[in-house]
Amino acid sequence: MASDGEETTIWRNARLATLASGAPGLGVVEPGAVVATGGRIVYSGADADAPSPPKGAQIVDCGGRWITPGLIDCHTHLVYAGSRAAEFEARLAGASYEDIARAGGGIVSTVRATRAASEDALVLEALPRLDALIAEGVTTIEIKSGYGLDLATERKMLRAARRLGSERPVDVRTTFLGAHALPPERAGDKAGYVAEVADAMLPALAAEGLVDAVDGFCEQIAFSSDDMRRVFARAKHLGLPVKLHAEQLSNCGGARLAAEFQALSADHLEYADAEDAAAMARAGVVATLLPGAYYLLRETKAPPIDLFRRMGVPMAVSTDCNPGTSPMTSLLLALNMAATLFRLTVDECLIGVTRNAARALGLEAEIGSLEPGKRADLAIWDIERPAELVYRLGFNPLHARVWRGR
Ligand code: DI6
Ligand code: FE
Repeated sequence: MASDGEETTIWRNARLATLASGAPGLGVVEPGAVVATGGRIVYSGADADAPSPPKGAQIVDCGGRWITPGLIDCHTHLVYAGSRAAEFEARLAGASYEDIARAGGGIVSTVRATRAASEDALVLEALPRLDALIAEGVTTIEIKSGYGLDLATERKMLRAARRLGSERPVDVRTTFLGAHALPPERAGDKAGYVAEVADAMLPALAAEGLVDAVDGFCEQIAFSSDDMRRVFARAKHLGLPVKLHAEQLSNCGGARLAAEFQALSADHLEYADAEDAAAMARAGVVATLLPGAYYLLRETKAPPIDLFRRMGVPMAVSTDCNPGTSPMTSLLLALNMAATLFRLTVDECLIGVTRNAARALGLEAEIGSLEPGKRADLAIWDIERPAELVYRLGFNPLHARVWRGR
């Protein structure tokens, strides 16, 4: 089975949640085994039917523990400098978002700190956040730019994100979010800034190989769907997939724009309606749910989960880790919030951080399930049933994590 120089490992005596797309529910197999050679899964199924391991293969007895695919955090703003704890405190004391923005706080304060930080400093500040996610079994993470809002700083953020992937055993996907906010020096010139994002920043960063996908903040307080159309048209021209922060605070036509451009995902979606859900279903756009931001902003309008279910829109769940609206570095906590606040089922939660999160990154052929041919990214859990991953708050039952077979 193994060719020369390719390590084989077999994990046996396990309970598998394979998350295979054809299987019902979580695709449970017990007792199950997973065999990996050269970092790829070559067998996943009943323990009794596992191929006999080649000489020298490593055999791991899982003692009846559960194995899921490595978790995927498909929407984060992990790289940034500074802290917004004082802003949080001011909001608790009654300050509004507008008060804070007028006092030079909000996104702009993170932009200021990020511009002032070196690439090394950005890496160092992001590492503890990344380590917290890795400790919970995350094996792939998406990281956005968007706190630079000028070419040099957006580049620095994306380079820092790429470097995180060489500092730690984790796959990093980078997303260019130049259309996150209007930089202060461009006040009154939104059209000019959008043109710069689409015609200068995006092509330059793409040419440097720093962009895996293109995102924007489509919102009344940020960019319109027409602004985003301009950016998406350039992304399409460059052959890059798109995704969008859509209908988080109001309905602005973002989900429909995402569908029109066959986006990988539309994210947040609290204010999405039936027409949006139908368009997303037709175009195969994943709905990425971000309960951390909903929670921190004390929103009361939840995304239309029933519509997504009924129309067959695939749902993903992510931390949205960012300093302003979701300072969260626990994907397991995001699962509990998705269940408690949005009423997702346990199966929907777990599909949302594996198979559907892979799809939200365009990586469904590579990761997100325990199936032959996929990367051997596994999370091994000390739990009695998968619901424990969703049920508990602030507890991490990860026993071991395997990234690319190791
Ligand atoms: N959606 C959000 O909630 C934030 N960005 C976004 O696109 C806020 C980011 C911040 O306040 O730093
Ligand atoms: Fe976000």
